[in-house]
Amino acid sequence: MAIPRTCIDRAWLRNLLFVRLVARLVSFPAKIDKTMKTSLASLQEWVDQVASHTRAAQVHWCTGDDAENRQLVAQMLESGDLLELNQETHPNCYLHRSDPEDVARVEHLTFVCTPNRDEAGPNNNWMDPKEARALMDGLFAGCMADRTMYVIPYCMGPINSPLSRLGVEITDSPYVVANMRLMTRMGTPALRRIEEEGYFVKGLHSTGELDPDRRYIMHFPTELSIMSFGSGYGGNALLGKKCHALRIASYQARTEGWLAEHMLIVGIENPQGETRYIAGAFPSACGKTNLAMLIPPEAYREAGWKVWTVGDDICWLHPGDDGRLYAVNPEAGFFGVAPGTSQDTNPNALAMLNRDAIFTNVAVTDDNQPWWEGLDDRRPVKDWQGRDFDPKRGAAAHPNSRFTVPISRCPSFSNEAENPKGVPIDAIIFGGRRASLVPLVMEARDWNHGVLMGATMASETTAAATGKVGVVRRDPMAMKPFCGYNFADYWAHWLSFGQRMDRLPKVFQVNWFRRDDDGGFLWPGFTENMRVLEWILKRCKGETEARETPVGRVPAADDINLDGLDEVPDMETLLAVSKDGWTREIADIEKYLEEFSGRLPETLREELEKSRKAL
Ligand code: OXD
Ligand code: MN
Repeated sequence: MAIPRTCIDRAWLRNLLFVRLVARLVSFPAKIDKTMKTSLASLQEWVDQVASHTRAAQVHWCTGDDAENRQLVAQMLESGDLLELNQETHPNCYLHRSDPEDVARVEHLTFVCTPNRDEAGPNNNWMDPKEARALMDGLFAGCMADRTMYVIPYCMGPINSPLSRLGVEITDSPYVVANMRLMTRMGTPALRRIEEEGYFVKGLHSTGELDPDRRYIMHFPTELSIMSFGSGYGGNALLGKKCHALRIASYQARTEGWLAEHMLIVGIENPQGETRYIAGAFPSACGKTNLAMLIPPEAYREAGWKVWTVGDDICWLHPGDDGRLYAVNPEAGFFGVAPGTSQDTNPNALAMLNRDAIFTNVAVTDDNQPWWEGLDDRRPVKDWQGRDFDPKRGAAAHPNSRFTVPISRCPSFSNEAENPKGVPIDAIIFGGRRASLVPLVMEARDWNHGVLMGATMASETTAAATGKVGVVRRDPMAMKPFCGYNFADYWAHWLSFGQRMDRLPKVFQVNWFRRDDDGGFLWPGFTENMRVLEWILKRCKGETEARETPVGRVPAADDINLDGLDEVPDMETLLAVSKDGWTREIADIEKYLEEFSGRLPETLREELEKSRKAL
């Protein structure tokens, strides 16, 4: 009789735990290399203390150079952490198959541990910092007894930019090291800057036993520190990304007077050669990567329009002396969702995925090339778990399967991504997945109304986090899973820019996902979104009119350029603002905002009241 897989897994896990327990009991404290690896005493002390607590078998300080990466890859190929993909079609590309229970962010196990609960707000899971530390210290005790501990110094943002921030991640996962190398400016240059500044975010990570019952992602914003245990998945384990660049950075940004946002940054160059920049917040897996590297429709390309990619996921917005907001992408790579990426939807992404990429949980074809649903009509032979592909078991690639690749590999990469000053932002767009109600595009009355638009946006959930997919939830500024403090204080911080700055971006809400009665999408999306971006930029330059509605300004149906579209979309429906629908929405928003009563900025209430009255 076949032994059920779960039994094998459990027996295997028990054996593993037993071996680790014995290893812990018999192992001596780590042979700590007493040579100083850094001139920064506080960093050296922290590393020594972690090595001793985790009983790391050895400690490796990452330099980030090619030789180190080659050696790590060789080691992971031997251990099975990485599998080689077809090196003729995909040189230097590898596949990682994660534990099937460890494939997405775990929001219910993610905590913000501020000194008091109100500071974290109803938008976060909270734990008392002392309790959280004790819990995590228990989990980390001896957890690296049979492992190498890697020390990864990294810089979020251009290495020479005053807007960048530094961090050090300690991890026992070579997969994390290889991904951090693609996602951040990692290694010796970052260490040198950390030593000069003496100030950095401390991130401690271990995959533990990958046991979902012993998995926590803890943030201590007041101490600029992160502890993550029990997961190897990107958003839980690559601590520079969501943990540092959003949760900790959003907290840091409030005290320092800037914004850390879940936004793409894109440059649009018009036929006259003038480039303007847009930052866009969309919830996870709602097309930020596609929009960030959009190729304009043929008629636009022929006229001379170009799109430049600065970032696809995170944007740090700093006030400039000229009253404008300047954006930097703190990341150096993409950790993009693979399914749905194709020659039609995102040719730039495909072009950059044929070398130097790590794929996680995709399927493979018979000639060992990476494959995912939506890529093309080849049939994969192995699914994401390495089993013979059987469509009865579901998709071949996991719906949240990913690629990691350096941003510089993107054909539309903008050199401005390396500009230490950042790029000036003309428009901010907030977008969600809404089957009904929200028009294709709508402009806020002013900054305060724009903050309300962002604060009350909602979207259907996706596979990027564990939990039910397709449920509409409020996801303010697409930061629901990522804001490191109370949303009410965060909105107040957003509003404060209105008082401090006189050339703020215009704010818009977009919805590419509105459906007709048969469930089909009303708007073609992808490359055609350029048409909406053009209208947005025209509004920024005062070159076109908009129709006032109670909830924002919308274009007239013929203000969006539809030239060259095969099928003319139903613009009346796409731009409709339903009185009944919005009355219900505002009632729902009021209920949602009640969660924050006591701390909710009065301005938001007033803005909502203006819309309600106008309806
Ligand atoms: C991501 C996410 O990985 O938002 O970017 O989940
Ligand atoms: Mn994201």
